[in-house]
Amino acid sequence: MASLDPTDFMDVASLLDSEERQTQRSVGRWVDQRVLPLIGQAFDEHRFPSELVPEMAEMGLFGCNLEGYECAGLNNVTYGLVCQELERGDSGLRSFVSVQGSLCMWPIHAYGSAEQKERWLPGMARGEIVGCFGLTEPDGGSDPGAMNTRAKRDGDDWILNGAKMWITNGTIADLAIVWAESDEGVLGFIVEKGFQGYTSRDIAKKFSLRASVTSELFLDHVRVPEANRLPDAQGLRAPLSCLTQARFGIAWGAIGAATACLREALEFSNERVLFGRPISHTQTIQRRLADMTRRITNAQLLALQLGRLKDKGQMRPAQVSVAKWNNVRMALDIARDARDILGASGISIETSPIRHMLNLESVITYEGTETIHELAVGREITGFAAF
Ligand code: TGC
Ligand code: FAD
Repeated sequence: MASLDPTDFMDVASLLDSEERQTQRSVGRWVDQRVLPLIGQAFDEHRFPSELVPEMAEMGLFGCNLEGYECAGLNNVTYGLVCQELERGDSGLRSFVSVQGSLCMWPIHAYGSAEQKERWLPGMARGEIVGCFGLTEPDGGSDPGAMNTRAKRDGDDWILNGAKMWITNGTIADLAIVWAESDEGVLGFIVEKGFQGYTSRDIAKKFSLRASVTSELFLDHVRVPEANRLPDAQGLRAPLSCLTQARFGIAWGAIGAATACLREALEFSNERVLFGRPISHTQTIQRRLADMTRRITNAQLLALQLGRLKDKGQMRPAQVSVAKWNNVRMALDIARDARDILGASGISIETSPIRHMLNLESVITYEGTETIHELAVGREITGFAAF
């Protein structure tokens, strides 16, 4: 009997329907053929591989779990599997898809006017229009309710002032979904590239997510027409609901990074002969590889149940918090351990665990730090907010 696949130990694939499996396979093949050969160098060059954007659009990956407006209308489990395959390549690619689909297309779809949806969504699905999401500010991202960016009515327009920090895709985006405090509470705006007073600048040197663009946004008396305000977005609930969508994808994506690390550690330890035997024949290496398998299996089952709940319309934000917290922590621990198993080779650009490890240091921070998710779960089970 063939050995069990360490990256699908409990045959989770058998719990997927044929469309889910087929999409995972085709995105996975694309990652093998198009992403893996170039991503190490792109990371080294601190370059987002924008040449892949039209190919991802062609596969229908942008906003793939949205209905209409040239979106693929796939279920949420399939969206999760797409994120998993992309992040097996690199967190930067999954980030691009998360921001485009969950943080920009989703709020336009959920909170936008009919005109806004027609104007923006098809072009975004085709990858011709790139979005970014501006919530975090320089004075602290965990508490967005304390944001300083202000929107003030001026006749039929709004005047926006403020700054946003750590914004994925900021300088390459054609539009920014900007969240601002106003006399009417928190409101969301579609700020277009070229609006006077709106500028962006790259955060040029990072140790993490080097194959992704991260930027600052500046809003200096930017005049935004009422037609660019998301009419149905009222209060902090609106941006937080976007985060729920993106965190869902991250909970799946992290599994991809972890499986890439396990595979590489397993291959290396089968080949590396020390003290007269492959290191995979030693007890401590086997225990570590077995532990990676156990943790990945748990994460897969958690993500799948989360996806099934989301597809039934029953997923709760605190459940997303458990999954994002658990799965990113799992992936980061596995990436660090795999890096160590590779010995000195593990610090080379030729190997992936160190790249995944460095990326996951961002992933564990963005979309709610680990602490924020622990406290979100704590609030759910005690009824008291300890933030
Ligand atoms: P709180 O009183 O809890 O909530 C205000 C209102 O929002 C509702 N709500 C949610 N709705 C949907 N999804 C969620 N996850 C929600 N969390 C809360 C809540 O019911 C309430 O509604 P209503 O109608 O009663 O007003 O607000 P709070 O100020 O106490 O904050 C709670 C806390 C700390 C959990 C929240 O501020 C938080 O999540 N902080 C972390 C911020 C964060 O994650 N930022 C991410 C920025 S975007 C990003 O990182 C993109 S990286 C993307 C990439 O490159 O992949
Ligand atoms: P802070 O909020 O200042 O937190 C600092 C520390 O305090 C953390 O360890 C935190 O866990 C801890 N802490 C916070 N509150 C408490 C508490 N109550 N009790 C105990 N400890 C606490 N944001 C966007 O809006 N859009 C984007 O596209 C985007 N992309 C990003 C891309 C990258 C590569 C990175 C790194 C970040 C990105 N972010 C983005 C920002 C991200 O969401 C924030 O970094 C994150 O929310 C944390 O905010 P902060 O960095 O200001 O840390």
